[in-house]
Amino acid sequence: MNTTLTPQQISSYQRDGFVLHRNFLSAGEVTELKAAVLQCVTEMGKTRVAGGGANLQDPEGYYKGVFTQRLNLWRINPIVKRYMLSPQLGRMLCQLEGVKGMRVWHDQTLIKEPFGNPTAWHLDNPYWSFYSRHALSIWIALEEATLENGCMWFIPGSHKLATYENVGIGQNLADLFKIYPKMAETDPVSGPMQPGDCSFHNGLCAHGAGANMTRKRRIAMTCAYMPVGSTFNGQQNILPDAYFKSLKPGDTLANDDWNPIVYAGGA
Ligand SMILES: O=C(O)CCC(=O)C(=O)O
Ligand SMILES: [Fe+2]
Repeated sequence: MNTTLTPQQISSYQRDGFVLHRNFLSAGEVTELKAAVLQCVTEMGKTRVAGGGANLQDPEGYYKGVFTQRLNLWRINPIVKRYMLSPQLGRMLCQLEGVKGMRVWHDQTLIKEPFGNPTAWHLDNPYWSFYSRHALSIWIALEEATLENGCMWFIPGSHKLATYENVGIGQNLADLFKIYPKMAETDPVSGPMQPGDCSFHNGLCAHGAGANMTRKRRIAMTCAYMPVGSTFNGQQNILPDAYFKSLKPGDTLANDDWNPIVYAGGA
């Protein structure tokens, strides 16, 4: 794992709300992580959240065609866990966000199948059970991600315009801009990647992906992280039922089993 960020990467992340990081994983690491991810997908069958999370059902219709989505693979696979909960990765997250510590929120593999639908413009953080301007995700390409097969796109600076209002990922690519018209005034930037490249995006940065016009799967592994000290906002998201019921808004989310600390050594 190449876990060294340049000062330029950190400053462009803070300005734009996203940054690309080439060759994060070596070819051997991509092979290892991809095999582990695909093994989890097979093992999980129709279960969407591994390891005891909320019992979410696979969607029907349009969203089913956006991707095959399986969450919290780290809970059932030691290889996925080693990568996604790596302290060296955790340190990069803290450097990017300028915070002291990060917990894992949830990982997810997002496989845009051949001829898969586009991923509409959206924000991530409004879905989660805490609100923070310093939450972020890593998106790792395990296969090439191209303009043809649905690579990621980002709107620079949109994280500074966003609130926690959730628009939801629907069928209309542009619904987000009904709530945030100013975001549509900036040119989006695409993020084509080779296997092993990754991007980081802030939980309030507008992003999406095009359709997969090819016959090959676009396979990505992603993970979202929550700053240490974040508090419950009342939404269940993927929290297990019993844990969700035990929480009241304002409680600190500090369950070391469900949201372990990835790094706590400071930025
Ligand atoms: O992979 C995609 O198409 C969307 C990814 C995404 O929304 C995310 O990682 O937050
Ligand atoms: Fe997203």
